[in-house]
Amino acid sequence: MTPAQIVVTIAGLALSLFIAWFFWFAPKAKTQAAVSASGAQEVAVTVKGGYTPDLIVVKAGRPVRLRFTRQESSACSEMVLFPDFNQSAKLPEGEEVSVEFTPDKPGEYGFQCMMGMLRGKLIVE
Ligand SMILES: [Cu+2]
Repeated sequence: MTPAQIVVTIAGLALSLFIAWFFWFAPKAKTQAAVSASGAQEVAVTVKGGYTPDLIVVKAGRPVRLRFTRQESSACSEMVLFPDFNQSAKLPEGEEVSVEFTPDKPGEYGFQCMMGMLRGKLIVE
């Protein structure tokens, strides 16, 4: 290899390492649910190639209302599932759909699309 090829190879490696770190290890932003007038902890979640936000922090023992709006037509995200709470919802494109439940115990609970390709996490404190 010429020195130029070595430099390009090393730069390429460094870039792929950075991308891997960014997707798997970079700290993600947490979103704290806001308490609405009804007393429910509400968060609006956009569904588009993933869930935004995908890390939602709520308090235990209070109703949670997650308002999902799906902004894509990909079949992958047409359902959202909360297996730990026995909740699921169909998400028609462009419509707001609320999922409501009350988490009793602190912990981390995942939510996902049907095939588990899109994932988010509810952190109950
Ligand atoms: Cu999916």
